[in-house]
Amino acid sequence: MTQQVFTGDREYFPGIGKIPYEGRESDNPLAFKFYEPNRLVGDKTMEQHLRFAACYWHTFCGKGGDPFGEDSRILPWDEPGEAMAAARARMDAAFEFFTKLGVPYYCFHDRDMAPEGTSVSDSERKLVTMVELASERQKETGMKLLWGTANLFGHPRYINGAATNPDFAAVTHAAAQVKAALDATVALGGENYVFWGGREGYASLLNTDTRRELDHLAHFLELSRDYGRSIGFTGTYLIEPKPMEPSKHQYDFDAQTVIGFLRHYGLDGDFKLNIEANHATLAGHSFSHELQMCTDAGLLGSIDANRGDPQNGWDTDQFPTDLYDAIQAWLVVLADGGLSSGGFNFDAKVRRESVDLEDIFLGHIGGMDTFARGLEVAWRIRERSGLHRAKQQRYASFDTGEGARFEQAKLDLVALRDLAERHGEPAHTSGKQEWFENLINQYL
Ligand code: XLS
Ligand code: NI
Ligand code: NI
Repeated sequence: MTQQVFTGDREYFPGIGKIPYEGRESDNPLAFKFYEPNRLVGDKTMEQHLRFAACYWHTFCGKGGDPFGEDSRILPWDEPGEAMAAARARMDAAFEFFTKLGVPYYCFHDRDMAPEGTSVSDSERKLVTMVELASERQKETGMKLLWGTANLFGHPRYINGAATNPDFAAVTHAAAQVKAALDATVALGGENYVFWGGREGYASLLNTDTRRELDHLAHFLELSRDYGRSIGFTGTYLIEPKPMEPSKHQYDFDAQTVIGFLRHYGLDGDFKLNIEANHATLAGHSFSHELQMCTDAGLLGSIDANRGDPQNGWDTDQFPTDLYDAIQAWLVVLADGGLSSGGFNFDAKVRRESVDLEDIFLGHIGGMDTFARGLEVAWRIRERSGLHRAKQQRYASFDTGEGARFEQAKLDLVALRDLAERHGEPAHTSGKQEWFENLINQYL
């Protein structure tokens, strides 16, 4: 008996069934080589560790256009005609894809799911209609919502920002959108709600009052949090840092900037961070650095899994295939006890040149295999290698004696000075970076 894998009237990916796990010896490009949902890694299955999500925007709305060229991909669910009919077709295609791929979660922006209306209330109605359909589809397929968000960057009313717009009228529209997107997220049982501030930044300091804009942003987030809680949202609010693009300078530049902002405005009890790999590299950091800054602060929420291109200075949003990067990310996440209510969302798109519909399956399969394999390798490194102990050993001088008293804040600067004189020059100790790096390769 074949499993029913689409819920609408039409099958959008004929010839592609449920993606099976076939192991690394398989030559079938439409099969997982490493992601085996029920395989135990430690005390949890791969599915429970990874909590994969597919995104609505790149995969079902993106058609391969770039600033120099027209759309390159024909999406069979994107037939010309009435916008709500197109939205329904897109949703059918999306749920067929999610089910065939076997991801348990998805993520969406309000405008991915339903078109903008002619007024605030018309936009709200359209979104509610689509959310009702999504809710049915979730019941039929078992799909769950990892997070919802509002697109506060696409419409021209946000050219000068959304919550940080110098015009109060634009701020009220941003609020209307966030309110409706929170309603939608709650109706769909979303586990998180994301704020990505694409236009929350500036192009020129000469015309910008940054202090006022930051105060407005914090207040906007407070109001959004309070509204969400008032309608029963118990999940986590997430801020997604990105240094630039589309703004020249974005306020949520990187993890440490956002952590400082959340603490300054007292928002760190409700908000955590959604770390995107390509945004990390745009900020001049590594993916694992950004994750580490979050876990140090106890504020890692979720992950947008993708990668950039070292030769391109923008958000290319490619599917992640770099195993070394995935292992290092997992080492940080596992040390933090795993992702609790977060997941790995593929905020990634196939290339403009990848015009076959099956390419979107191939991209996701590759990304899922990369993080599944990364998980297994990182788990082995933690269980069997001396990495953790060797790292701790570098700090052994703080474990006992005067070093421990320093950590307990029992020594003043003069006492430190006297110890320096008594001890003489510190030993010349190797950082052993090569040893650490070789160890990762050994467990690959
Ligand atoms: C854009 C961001 C965006 C967020 C959701 O660069 O990654 O897609 O994830 O608004
Ligand atoms: Ni991005
Ligand atoms: Ni993202």
